[in-house]
Amino acid sequence: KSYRVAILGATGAVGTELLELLESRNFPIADLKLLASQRSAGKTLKFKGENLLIEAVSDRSFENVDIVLASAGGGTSKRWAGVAVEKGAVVIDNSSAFRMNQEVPLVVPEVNPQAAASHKGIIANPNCTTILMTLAVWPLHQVKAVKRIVAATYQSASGAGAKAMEEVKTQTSAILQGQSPVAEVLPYPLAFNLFPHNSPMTDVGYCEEELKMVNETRKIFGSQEIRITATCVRVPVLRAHSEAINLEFETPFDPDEARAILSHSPGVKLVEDWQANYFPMPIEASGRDEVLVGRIRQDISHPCGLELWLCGDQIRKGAALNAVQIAELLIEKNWLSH
Ligand code: A2P
Ligand code: 11C
Repeated sequence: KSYRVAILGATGAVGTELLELLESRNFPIADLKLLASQRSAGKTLKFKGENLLIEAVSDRSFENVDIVLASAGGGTSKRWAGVAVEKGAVVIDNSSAFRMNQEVPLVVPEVNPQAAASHKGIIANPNCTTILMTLAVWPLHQVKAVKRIVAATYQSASGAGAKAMEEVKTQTSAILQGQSPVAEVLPYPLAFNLFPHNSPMTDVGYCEEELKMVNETRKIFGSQEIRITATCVRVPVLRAHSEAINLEFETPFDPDEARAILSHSPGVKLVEDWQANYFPMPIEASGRDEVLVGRIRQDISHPCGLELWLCGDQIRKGAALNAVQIAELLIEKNWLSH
């Protein structure tokens, strides 16, 4: 059996990766619609050697569609998800619009696949930093419950979209030519710089990105008890995010045991050569499906603490791949209807 699929936001950083993944994973497609804004209408994108026309999204776009993969921002998802569901499609939404809605499952297939079963037409794809962190922490949490997570992120330009990636390249070459960098997409120059994450600030002193790591992880783990804090930072890397994670358990967690667990965990690849001081790097995580995890070590400041470091492709497992895996899960389990 094959399915009628629409990509909403097909021209974006995540949208183009969705297209590539549907092709490379040989997703069972009967028909593929590419949807974006009016700006892109009439342009084409290649899929399996064919040029497919991009349509400006409208009410009619979702007729005869089984699965919508949406990655065009929260406002666009809010505008169109209901329309698509009404017409019978399942929407796998990459934006933050529905993630904390109690009716909407928030799914990382390696962590909480069963949550997808109860969807009512919309399934939310978590924030990229959350997805990457849950892949490394969940397998450990299965063995010993995590009490507290302290995360620091080093987030690439891709998280702010294709235009932000271009902006960093332009800024880099401007600086190398002795010119001043121009920041139009991101709030400040990112080339040869970094800054606290550019998502809106909240009144508790955390930016929205940081609170997403807190709230989404609790929802995915099905545990409101875990205490989580995060500091999110944008760094001049193109497309993979890195995270330093400190975990606190009830009792000590032997780093060798954690290493053994993570070396067999789905979606995770252990990368550690202590002699060579070689550990996960964003440049090596880019373009890969797995989250690279390493530097697993005892926290010397706390007997029940464990430190680890990870890098994962923000566009791939952090967004597009996770969404495609959710679609594959729905097909495999026969959970498409609502
Ligand atoms: P477009 O290229 O036509 O503007 P990114 O996250 O890389 O910035 O990509 C955002 C994606 O969302 C693009 O495909 C963009 O299409 C799409 N998009 C943005 N605004 C809208 C909108 N109002 N309606 C439909 N698609 C939109
Ligand atoms: C970033 N995580 O790296 C963001 C991008 O809620 O889906 C995606 C924001 C979101 O800036």
